[in-house]
Amino acid sequence: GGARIGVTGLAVMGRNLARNLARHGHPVAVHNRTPARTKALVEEFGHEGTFLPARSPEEFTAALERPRRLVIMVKAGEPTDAVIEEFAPLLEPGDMIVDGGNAHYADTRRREAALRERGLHFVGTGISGGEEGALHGPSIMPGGSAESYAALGPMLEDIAASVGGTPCCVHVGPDGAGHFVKMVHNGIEYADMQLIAESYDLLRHAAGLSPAEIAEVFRTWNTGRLESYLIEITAEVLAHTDAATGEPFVDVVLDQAEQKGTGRWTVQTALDLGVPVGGIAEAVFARSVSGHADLREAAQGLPGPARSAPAAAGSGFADAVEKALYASKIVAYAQGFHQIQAGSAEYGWDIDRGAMATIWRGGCIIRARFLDRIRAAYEADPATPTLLTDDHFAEALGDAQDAWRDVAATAARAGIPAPGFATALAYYDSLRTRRLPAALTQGQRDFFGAHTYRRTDREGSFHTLWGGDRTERPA
Ligand code: NBP
Repeated sequence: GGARIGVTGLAVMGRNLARNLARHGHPVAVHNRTPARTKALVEEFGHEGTFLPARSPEEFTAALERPRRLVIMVKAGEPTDAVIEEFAPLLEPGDMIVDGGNAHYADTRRREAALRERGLHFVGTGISGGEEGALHGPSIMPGGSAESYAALGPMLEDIAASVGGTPCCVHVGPDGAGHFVKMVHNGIEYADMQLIAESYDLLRHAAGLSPAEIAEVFRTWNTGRLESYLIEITAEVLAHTDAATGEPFVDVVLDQAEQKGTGRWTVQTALDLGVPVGGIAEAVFARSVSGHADLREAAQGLPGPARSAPAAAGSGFADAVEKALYASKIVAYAQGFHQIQAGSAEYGWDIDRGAMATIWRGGCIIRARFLDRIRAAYEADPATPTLLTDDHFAEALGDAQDAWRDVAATAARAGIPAPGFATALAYYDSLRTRRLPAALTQGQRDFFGAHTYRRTDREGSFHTLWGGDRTERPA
C-alpha cells in the first residue's frame, strides 16, 4: 500500500476531505459504497494530488500503509456501524479508524471500547466547517488514544485551518471527547445564531430598520469585537434580494427553522450532567416553536403589543443591541464551556478548555475574534469555574448593564420574543445574586415530600414536621 491515509464515504464531506489531504501531498486511498462517486472524484480532481481509487473494501485496505489510517465519512448512525463492521475484519492490531461524521459521543465511546478489544484504535473526530471547511481547512477535534494522535495528528494539523500559524486541531482527549466537544460547539452555534436572530428582529421591529439597513449594522459590528463568520454571513443574507419578487430574501423564506439534532443532543446531555445551558436550550426551543405552525396559527388573535417600539428608534438603540448581544454571547459561551468542563470531569477526559477556544478560532462555524478572548481567559486562569469572572468579560458585562436590560425590557414591552437575551440575563443575575428563592423551593419540597433541607447556619440535613407541631428534626 502506498497511501498514507484513506477516506471511505465520498459524499460532499469525504470528497472534500480527501482532496484537502491530496492537495497537501498526502497520497490518499479513496472508496465509496457506490463506486460512481469514487470514479467521479478521480476524474474531476485527480490532478490535485495522488488518489488511489479502490472499488472494494479489500482493495481499499490493501492500498494503505501500515499501520493503516482509515477515515470514515458516511452518514452518522447505523451507516457508521455498518461501515465499521465491514472494514474492521480487514484490519490488523494497531490500525486506526477515524470517524469524521457527526456521531453522538456515546456511540463513539461504545465503538471505541469495542474496537479497542480487537486491538484497533477508534478515533471519533469532530469536524466543523461544512463542505468549504473540509476542502480549505476545517476545525478538527479528534478524540481517541494519545498513541493514535501521535500517528494521525501531523496529517490532521496539516489539513486543518490555521490561525496565526497555530493549527485548528488538537487532541481533545480519550474515546468520545472529540465528538463531545464538537457537539457542544454545535450547541453554542445554535445559541449564537439565536442571539443574532433576536438582534435582527429587534432592529427590524423595535427600531424600524430595513433588512438592508440592518445588513449595514452587522457589517459595522463585524469590524469590532463581534467580528465573526456568523455576523459576516448574517450581513450577506440580510443584504440579499430575492430575484423572483424583488423583496428582501429574508421576507420570502418560510420562518420555520429546522435542525439536524446536535443542538438537541447538547441540551439532552446538559440535562444529564446537570449543567444549566439556557442559551442553547432556548435556541433549540426557539427553532421548535417556529416549526409549530398549528400552535402559532391558533395564537394569532391573542392580545398584546404589535411588535413595535417607536421609542426605541433612536440611533443609540443599535449600540445597545450590540452590547446586549455581546453580553448574552459571553453568557452562552460560558455555559457551553461549563458543559465541556462537566463532561470532561464525568468521563475523565481532562479537556483543556483554552485549547478548544484556540482550535475554534478558524475553520468552524463559530470562528470569531471573541475566541481569542476565551483562550486568554483560560490562559490567565485554567481552572476558572466560569468565564464570566474573567477580567475582560466581567468588564464587558459591567459596561453592558444598562443596554442589556433596556434591550430585554424593550423586547418584552414591544412583544418581540427574545428568549436568548432574557435567559442570558436571568442566568447572569442568578449567579451574582447572594440569595436565590431556591430556599423557598427547598421548603416546599420538604413540606410535600419530606425531602429535607440544609441550613445556612448549621451543618446537616433537616426536616420540619409540617403536618404536626412544625418542630425541626435532624434528618
Ligand atoms: P451524508 O451524511 O449525506 O452521507 C452520505 C455518504 O454515506 C455516502 O458516501 C453514502 O454512500 C454513505 N453511506 C450511507 Br448514507 N449508508 C452507507 C452504508 N450503509 N454503507 C456505506 N456507506 C454508506 O454525507 P456528508 O454530508 O458528506 O456527511 C458525512 C458525515 O459528515 C456525516 O456524518 C455528517 O453528519 C458529517 N458532517 C457533515 C457536514 C456538512 O456540512 N455536510 C459538516 C460536518 C460534519 P453512497 O454514495 O453509496 O450512498
